[in-house]
Parts: sequence; C-alpha cells; structure tokens
Amino acid sequence: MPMSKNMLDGGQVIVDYLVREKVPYVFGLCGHGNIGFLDALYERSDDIKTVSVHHESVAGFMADVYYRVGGKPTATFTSCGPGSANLPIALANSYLDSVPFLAVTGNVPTSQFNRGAFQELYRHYQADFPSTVRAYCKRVFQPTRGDMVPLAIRQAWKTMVTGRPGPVVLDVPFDIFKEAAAEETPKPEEWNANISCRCGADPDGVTKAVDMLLSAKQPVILVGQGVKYGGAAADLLRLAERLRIPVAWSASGTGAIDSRHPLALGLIARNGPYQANHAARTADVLLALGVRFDDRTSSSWLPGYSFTIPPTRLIHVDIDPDEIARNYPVALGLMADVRTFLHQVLAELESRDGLADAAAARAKWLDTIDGYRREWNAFIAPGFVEDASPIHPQRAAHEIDKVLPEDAILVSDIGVHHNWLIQFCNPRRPDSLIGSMGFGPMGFGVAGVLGAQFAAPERPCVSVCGDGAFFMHASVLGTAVEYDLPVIWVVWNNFAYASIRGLQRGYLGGRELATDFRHPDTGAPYNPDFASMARSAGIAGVNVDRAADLADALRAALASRRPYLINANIGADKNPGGAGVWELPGLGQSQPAFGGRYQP
Ligand SMILES: Cc1ncc(C[n+]2csc(CCOP(=O)(O)OP(=O)(O)O)c2C)c(N)n1
Ligand SMILES: [Mg+2]
Repeated sequence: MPMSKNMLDGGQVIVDYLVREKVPYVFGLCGHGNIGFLDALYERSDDIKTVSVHHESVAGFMADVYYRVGGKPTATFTSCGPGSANLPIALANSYLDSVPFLAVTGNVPTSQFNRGAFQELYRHYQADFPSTVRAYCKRVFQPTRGDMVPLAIRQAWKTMVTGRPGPVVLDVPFDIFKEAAAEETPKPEEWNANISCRCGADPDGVTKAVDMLLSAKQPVILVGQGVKYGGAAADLLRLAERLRIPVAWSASGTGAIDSRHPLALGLIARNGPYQANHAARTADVLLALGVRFDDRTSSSWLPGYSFTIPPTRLIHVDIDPDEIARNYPVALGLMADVRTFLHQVLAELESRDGLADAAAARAKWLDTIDGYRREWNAFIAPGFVEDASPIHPQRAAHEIDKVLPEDAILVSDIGVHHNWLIQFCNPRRPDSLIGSMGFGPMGFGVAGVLGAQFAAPERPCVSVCGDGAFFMHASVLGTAVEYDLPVIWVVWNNFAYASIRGLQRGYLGGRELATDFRHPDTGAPYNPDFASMARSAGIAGVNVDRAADLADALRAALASRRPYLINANIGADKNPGGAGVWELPGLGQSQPAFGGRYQP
C-alpha cells in the first residue's frame, strides 16, 4: 500500500488506537526492533506517556498492577529477540491472574524472515516469538503487512478485555511499524467500547441458588478476585448483610470485603485462620464467587482442611466455565459475571418471603464461628507482642498493617513474607493488598508497586518484598527516581530464599542447599547493604532491626512523600501456620498449626 498524504503507518495506527482507548501510559524498554514504535509514540507524547524501565519484566509487572489499581489496561513495548524474551514472566503472571495488558513486541523485518537475521528465532518457524509465548498469554497477533495492523489492533484489544480478561501480544515485525497501514484507525466505539460481557446466570439457576442459600443452616460465601476485578464488592456486601452469611476469601479475593466487617471470616488457605477454614469445611452450602480453588486455597484439595466437598454443597459461579468443576464437584455451577449474578440474586430475594427469618436463624452459626475466632485469636496473640531482633515476622506484618493508612496500597512480592502478610494484614479495600497467586513470579511486587503509583499518584504505595526478589530487580530504584515516584520498599530481609529453605527444613530433613546467602569468609548471613544501595540511587534508605523501629521508619517514609527503602532484618525461623495444610506430592504434607482434620 503506497504511503499517501493521509496515510498512517503501522506504528501510528497502534498508538492512535491506544490513545482512542484512553491508555495513559506505555511501559517498556527500547531495542532496534521497536524504534519505529517509539517514533510513533514520540509524535503523540502529549496524548500518551512513555515510561522507560531497566528490565522488560518490570514493564510487564507495572502494567499488571496498574490495571489492578486503576482498572484500565495499559500497554508495554519491548524489542525483538531478547528484549521481548524478558517479558513472558510478566505475561504469564497476568495471564494466570486474569489481568489484561497489551504487549507490543517488536520482531525482525518481514523481508528477513527465515534468513536468520540478528535476533530472529528462525529454526522451527520464521520470526517465531508467537510460539515462545503461546502458553503465556491469551492470544498472539502478528500482522505481516501494514494494512493488517488495523484489524490486528482492534481484535487484540477485544480479545484482551472480553470474557475472562488476560494479556494479549501484538507482535510487529520491524518494517510494519513504518509501513503504510490505513488512513483511519479503527474506532473503539464501533468495535470494542460497546461490548458487554456482564452475562447473567441461567434464571432457573438463580432460583435454585437462592433456594439453597435460604434453606442452608451453615452457609459460607467464598470470594476470589473475580469479585474484586469484576467490581462486585458492593453487591457482595449487600447479599452478605441481607442474609447474614459470613464471607471468606481466597488470597486473591483479599479485600473484596472490609476485613473488619463483622461478617468477614478471613482467609481460606493452608495458612488460613481457624475460623475461616473450619467454617468453610463444616459449611452445608458454599457459594464460591470468581474463585478457582487452587492448591494453596484448598489445602492441596485434601478433604477436611479447607473444604469438605461433598458433603458441603458447592455453588460455583464464574465467568469462565473452565474453572467450574475443575477441582470440586458442584451442586450448582453457573457461568456468569459475578456482579450480574449478585444483582440477579438480590432481585430474586425481593420476591421471597421469610428473609428476616433466614437472617435471624443465622445467629447460632455466627455465634459458633465467633467461638472459633476467639480460640484462634488466643492462639496467635503472643506473636503480636514479640519484641525480638531479628523482628518476629508476625509482628512485622502487624506493624506494617497498623501503620499503613486506609487508602494505602500494599503490593506484596512472592515468598514467605507474602504468606505472613495475607494472614496478618487487615485490608479495608479491594486494592489494599495486592499479590500474585497464579504464576507467582519473584519481582511482581518489587516492580508492580511502580505501576500502582502511576495508577494512584496520591495514595501511599508500598511494596513488601523479599531480599531475594529485591536484589533480582534492584533496577527499580532508578525508575522511581527518574519518574519521581514516592514508592516505599520494605525489604523483608531474612538473608535467604526463605520460603524455599523452609521447605527443605520441613520436608527434607533440613538438607539445605542453595537457599541462603552467606559470606564466604565468615559463613555469616550476607546480603548487599540495600539501604546504601538505595542511597547510591538517590533514594532514602534505612536499616531497622526492631519492630518499633520498623513502624517508625514506615511512618517517616510515608511522611516524606519521596521514594524510600526500609531494609528490615526479619527472622526466618518461623513459618505462618494456619488451620490448613499443603502437600508436596511425594514428600508428604504439612500439619495444621491449629486444630485437626474435620471428618464429617
Ligand atoms: C522468578 C522466580 N524464581 C524463583 C521462584 C521460586 N521461589 C519462590 S519464593 C522464592 C524465595 C524468594 O526469596 P525472597 O525474595 O527472599 O523471599 P522470602 O521467601 O525469603 O520472603 C523462590 C526462589 C519464583 N517464584 N520466581
Ligand atoms: Mg528472603
């Protein structure tokens, strides 16, 4: 197609489409493969901001957490070959946690396909980045002529945001960014903006679900992130209060209900509190909303720890029928958008009698649960006042939770610190505590907090991350400075890949190898001095060894409104126990820290 006066090239069409979709930021890293795209971004720099980072996975994690906080998909840009090969970890993370972002990846020129040009993956198939990420994203589009770009960009966007959302790759050969594409960009309002996937459940199924809930003696609602990202938190609260049903959450559902609400039951997990696991495993009806029952939620599916299904009768509602009956048999499985389903249930309840009776009948069940809660609270009480150095991890989580204001966003990384946080933080809002539960890549929180701060410039954004993950992604320090992002890193420094060392201790008789960091001369625990590393980047950095100092340091960091790093010396000898268990097949299973297995 000739390049006429009004003609846009491929890069311009992509950027124009992103602007039309009101994408505020693109996050990424340059390479020869994407300079054509950068050139199109350059022209539109008043309309869309380009953020340059120091590792491609950081860009992906930023786009991911931007969505989790801001509710809007953004885009990334990476070069051909190695530049884009640094991205799949972030793609997979978003894919498994159903978070959309558009990855614009560069590739070699179409004229060089199959010639083994610099950075071409050519030995199985030409320009074969799509094969690399096939398992890591929802779909790959690869336009190989300029005039294929308009179709590819609008379809890529639609695939990303409809149904169960997820990241999509738009893989663009070098020449296509600069090749004539179209005189006009597709309009979101014609192709994507007016599509709704808020599908309701089968009406008979809604009636049946309401019948089951009204006749239940010991019901529990279990929520996952479908409730959070589906915008269903307000309706969840309405239903729970209307029928007085206690609400438990998976780690990904944390914050869907204010954890201080009287009906908030807590986390169901291998390390979930007794009242949550015990109520769920003794429930007669379990209403599961937007949750996928993974092994960590379900105590590795061993009956009697997190759930006992059957005899518990499961109502499982999800936008993706693939997740229904994946792991547990269902008394009722309903494919639906969770918010629409809740509207349907609330409307159906309007036409029912005896609601007050159903709610009042719940008193006994809620009292029983309160008894469990008291037992659990007595069990965990000592950890809150431990004043050891290194800091007791429960105390550390508690101090962080106490100091953070209600509007703070805490982005956790992956590791033992995450297990402590999900157990001992009390989030008030759906985005108060963000974590990765599907792919679990180290670096998610270290880098994701930057995306959170872009999405919520006025809110305190804090990453609690392991020393292992921080060192792996320390380039974020520079990005915080370059973009003036007042993020706070609390490095949970236990001088080890402690979660993995804990497994060697728990399951392999303490045969520790390759899981801690030691100085070769002394054998003493070793790490770089993260606080001075931060200072060398121009960021405030402090060390703390005691719990009270951790709280003070966090207060000072919050007050500074500048990027800040707190290197906290935290004990690694304890793991957060709960009422559930985790099995490593072939090696055995952990024992619950409290209570035992429930046998109906
Ligand atoms: C990129 C990546 N590599 C390896 C792992 C496996 N892994 C899970 S947790 C963990 C240890 C993390 O250590 P650290 O960041 O210090 O956190 P801690 O468990 O000590 O809190 C490792 C290696 C992973 N999840 N992601
Ligand atoms: Mg560690």
